[in-house]
Amino acid sequence: MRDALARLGSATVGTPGGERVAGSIARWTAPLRVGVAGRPGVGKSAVARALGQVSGVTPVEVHVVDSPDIPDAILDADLVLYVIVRTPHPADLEALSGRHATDTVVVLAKADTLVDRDTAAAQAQASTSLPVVAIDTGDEADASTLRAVVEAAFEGVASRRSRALLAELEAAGAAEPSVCEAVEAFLRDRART
Ligand SMILES: Nc1nc2c(ncn2[C@@H]2O[C@H](COP(=O)(O)OP(=O)(O)OP(=O)(O)O)[C@@H](O)[C@H]2O)c(=O)[nH]1
Ligand SMILES: [Mg+2]
Repeated sequence: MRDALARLGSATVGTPGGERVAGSIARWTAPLRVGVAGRPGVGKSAVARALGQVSGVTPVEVHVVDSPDIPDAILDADLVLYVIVRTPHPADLEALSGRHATDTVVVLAKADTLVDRDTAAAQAQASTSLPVVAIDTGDEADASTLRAVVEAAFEGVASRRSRALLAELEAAGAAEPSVCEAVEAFLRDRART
């Protein structure tokens, strides 16, 4: 897809619809962003460290929610890992309301301090309606489970990005005669590879 997109970019550059096509390509090409968010002291930095480097992702961003000193961050990363401890706090439920499983995973941190991590995870899942993964950041097996969850979530994010790109290019091709032919060639190219 990358090569076909590069050909589309060169074929349309400088034409009236070229900038629109270039914008769509840039959005598809931009590295995925992962954000770790949560209330002060819940273990965000430890979770980010346990996650380590995720391939194809810009460095993990850390955002504080519900801090008396800092305005709440806008959680606009492609994937948000929202860290809680024990049970979701009202501020967590507020931050999570309206979020979807497609771009949000709740991380139940400090799992080593919970008497029954499975029950706590199930309760957090029920109250947030989001997927929950429990983690003790000092435990390598937990860290690797978290990485697997993040990788699976990224596959979903990447495929939604690709669908958005195709829809944008189809719309650009339909609206802009100057790029129509190149977009059609790209869509044919892509179907073949
Ligand atoms: N028992 C236990 N403690 C943890 C775990 N993860 C983090 N902690 C401890 O919790 C405290 C806060 O962890 P941080 O990662 O600094 O939390 P944070 O959310 O980044 O904190 P702020 O940046 O101050 O908002 C530290 O003392 C950590 O050592 C865990 O899995 N288990
Ligand atoms: Mg921190």
